[in-house]
Amino acid sequence: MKRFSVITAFPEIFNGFLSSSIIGRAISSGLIEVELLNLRDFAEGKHRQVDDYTYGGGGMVLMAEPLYKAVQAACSISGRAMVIFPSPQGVMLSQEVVESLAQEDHLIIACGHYEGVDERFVESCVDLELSIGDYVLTGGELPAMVIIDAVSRQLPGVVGKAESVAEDSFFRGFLDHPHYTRPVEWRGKRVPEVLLSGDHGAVLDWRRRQAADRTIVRRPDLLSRANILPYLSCGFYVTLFSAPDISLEELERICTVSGAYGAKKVLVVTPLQKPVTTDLSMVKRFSSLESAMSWIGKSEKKVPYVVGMTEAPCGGVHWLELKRRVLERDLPLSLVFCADELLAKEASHFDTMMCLDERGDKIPLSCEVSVVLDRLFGSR
Ligand code: 4FV
Repeated sequence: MKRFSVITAFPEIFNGFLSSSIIGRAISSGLIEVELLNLRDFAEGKHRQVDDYTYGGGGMVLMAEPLYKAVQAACSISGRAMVIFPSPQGVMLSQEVVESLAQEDHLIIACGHYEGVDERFVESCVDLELSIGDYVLTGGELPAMVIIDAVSRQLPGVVGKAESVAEDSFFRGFLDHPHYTRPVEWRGKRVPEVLLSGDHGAVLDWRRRQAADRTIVRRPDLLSRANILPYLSCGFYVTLFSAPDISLEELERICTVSGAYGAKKVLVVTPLQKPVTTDLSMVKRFSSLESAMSWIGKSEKKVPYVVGMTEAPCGGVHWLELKRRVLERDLPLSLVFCADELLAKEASHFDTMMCLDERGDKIPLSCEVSVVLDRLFGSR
């Protein structure tokens, strides 16, 4: 059971939130517990003062002592807990941060109000200052609700099957696809026919394409965290172009990592000093780059998007831009690894080049391949 302790001078703000919908149900079923500590209960004097004018001139800020005492009281229940302070000066809340907070048994959220709080409270008691966005709110109460909501949804049983949203795709670097419900026609606007077709495969493809298109246009920055492979309707291929000195062990490593990330094949364009003798089922050999690319075209029934990997300074696009282009084109992808001088000679065969960090020959080709595949197809 997850416990949240919220310290606030305005506990009444939480009433509706804690008694409705998913959070209300999670509390009533005992999956989470939310305790409200009224800051005024920890204030001194007749007027139970919790705020005062800020030194140096300006508005009102919450005093340190009542906040400190409230944190001590919250900790007394379950021992040391993680203290969060919502503020625009904090670390930006993201799905990754939410997932890390979901590991904590007890979260104490201290809500600022007005201009904020005495910095000495933050220094003494706060483990994590968190921002929910670059704008200024009246108090930390709304951020507290955002944090409770997002963290609670990570807990088993809180979000039932019916309410579940397309988490993985969104959290892992993609925006969600559009949703529709009855009626089929609403004010002259029809539901997309594919969603009425009953063809689950077509629906899945449509949704992925919609999510990809939206993300490319509205939030290409999210793509750095995305595994784009599920959003491509074709396969990808690792192509080793003229790697004469590659050892069999190295080739096996490349096949292993390529297969692990979902490559369909490793295409080896000769010359290879040592012909590939053992059965590397991932490997297909070709005598030229053209024949390798035309094989992909025939297998996928679409002309491949051919990307050369180069270490030449400013020789190519940033991997994030490549990710966006690959997603946008949605073509079979051939990632071609070869020496830079060969790239220049065969430049006409490449649709684009991707910049590799300059490492010289310091790292084996299999590591180079792993880095590129993880940037495109690893999810984080
Ligand atoms: C905020 C935010 C935020 C600033 C002064 C409350 C207010 C007052 N918190 N993300 N944006 N807080 O605006 O988390 O203390």
